[in-house]
Amino acid sequence: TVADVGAGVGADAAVDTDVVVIGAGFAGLYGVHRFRQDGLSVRGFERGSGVGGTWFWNRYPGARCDIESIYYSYSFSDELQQDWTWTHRYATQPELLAYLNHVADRFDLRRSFSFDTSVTSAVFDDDTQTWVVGTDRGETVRCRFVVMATGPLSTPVDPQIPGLAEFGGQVLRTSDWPADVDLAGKRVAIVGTGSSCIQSAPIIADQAEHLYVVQRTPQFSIPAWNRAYDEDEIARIKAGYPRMREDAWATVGGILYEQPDHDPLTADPQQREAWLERTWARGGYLMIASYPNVVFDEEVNALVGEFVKTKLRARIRDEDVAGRLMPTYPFAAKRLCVDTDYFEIYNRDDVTLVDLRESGIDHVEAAGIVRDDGSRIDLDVIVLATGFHALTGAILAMDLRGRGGVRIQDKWSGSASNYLGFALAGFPNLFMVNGPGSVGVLYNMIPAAEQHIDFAADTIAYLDAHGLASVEPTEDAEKSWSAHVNEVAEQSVYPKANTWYMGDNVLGKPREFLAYAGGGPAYFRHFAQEAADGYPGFVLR
Ligand code: N01
Repeated sequence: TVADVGAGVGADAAVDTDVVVIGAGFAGLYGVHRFRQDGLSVRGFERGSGVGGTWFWNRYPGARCDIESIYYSYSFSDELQQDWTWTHRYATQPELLAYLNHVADRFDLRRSFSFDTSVTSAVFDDDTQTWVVGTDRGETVRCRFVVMATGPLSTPVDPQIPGLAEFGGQVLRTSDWPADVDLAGKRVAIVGTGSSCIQSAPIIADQAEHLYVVQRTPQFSIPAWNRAYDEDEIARIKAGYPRMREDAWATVGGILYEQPDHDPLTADPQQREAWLERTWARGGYLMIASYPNVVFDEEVNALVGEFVKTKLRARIRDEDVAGRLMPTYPFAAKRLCVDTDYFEIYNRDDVTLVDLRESGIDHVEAAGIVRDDGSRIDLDVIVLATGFHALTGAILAMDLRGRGGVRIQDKWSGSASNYLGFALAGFPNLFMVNGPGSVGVLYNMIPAAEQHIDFAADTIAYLDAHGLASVEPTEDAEKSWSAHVNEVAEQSVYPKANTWYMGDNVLGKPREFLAYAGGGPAYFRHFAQEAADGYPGFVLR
């Protein structure tokens, strides 16, 4: 099949399309748009039946983005950001999905995608220097470039609980929530206390007869203080978009925030307290940026962590329950959650905290959960909010083979080594968006995705302009990037908790930090340097 857009710059008669984009989430949609604009032919594949990626699948009650919508949105089109009006500070999943559908319509992106189609293989053909991409529908597409817009948190992990398959009631997953769920009158357990639980539990508690929250590790969570935008605010935001995007881009996390005017370790405690109160009142994920070195200085981390714990305790009436809900690892070492009325659910008679540190789950049987101490919890529904095979899961799920038939599963058996979280030595012309070792999951994912797509498109244009066929990082660049990612992580609190950041939640996954903790500006400088110096970290041929 030849793609429907022009022959494309540098298109070769031997390929079906210039670029294959895998995934129709934020990254893949922009990818198709940008590559088409550059005159390249593009085929997109998406396993869902529509666009949206994360926001297509994660439809659990209460799902919303915990990064403010005015930041968590595309910047590539000023017309788009002027026309689209966000209703709330934090958009709900339906609003985000509507936005992505609007983008797909506006830029006519759907025609480039095959939906309900998973890419199962991508094999580099050394003879022709092209990729052969295979799908679960039996289609084979030959292309020059492959873009993995497959999402860092798109492969759910089911817990290894003996007997789960024997459960007589319904098993639901937050990551694949059916449309017609009625929890009224039901006894429901939710397993896992990450963001997906923390957002859904307050709503499930309202619907169910009784909710059991099954907690293995307590979580830090900051109130969202969500609210509707008013007209004046929207007008101000729209008028200020271009400048705001530029300023946000240059921050460590890709979001604008107020900086403290004092050093937390030498400041007067009252000054510090007032500042933390102010940050708390603003709410949300930015508590991590209350001081610039929160994740790097253990003393600062402890100060902020204690402040937050005091706030959390005050939300829970029963002191014993409050104690069990308090985290026991450094602040933000696990990805911070942002909630609306989460801790308050423990003040209800129809919500019970099940603390697995006291007694674990021995097994599940038809009637419900049986704990190690022999106690039983009878249930109608078990909700799995147990997380994702983060950053590498979607890529490892494919039969991906580079030069000489090297399998990604072998390349990554000890470490997810790559260059800039973006490209892989031995896998020419393949680009990852927000891959392992990128800043993505510690930054604002949308501008991070735009940057990766733009860099990929610019690199393709460079190859074509210079009559070159392929680009891949050098082994050296890859090694030094992986070492740098680890070195920065080692200076932080991140390795001090068991998390998906560290690969801890997947059996047999190597333990290593899977993101770049050095911040956006430092990260993006590496790309700028590569482009300015003629790609010294890459081999072009
Ligand atoms: O998954 P998680 P998530 N028995 O990995 C527990 C993004 N996100 O879907 O901590 C019992 O955070 C596990 O326990 P532990 C965001 O980046 C964003 O909630 O490993 N429990 C943990 O409590 C987020 O970080 C948004 O000890 C088991 C939970 O399951 C990421 O996605 C919303 C278990 C998994 O938590 C993932 O969040 C939602 C077992 N066998 C998600 N196995 C928004 O912005 C696992 N757990 C909206």
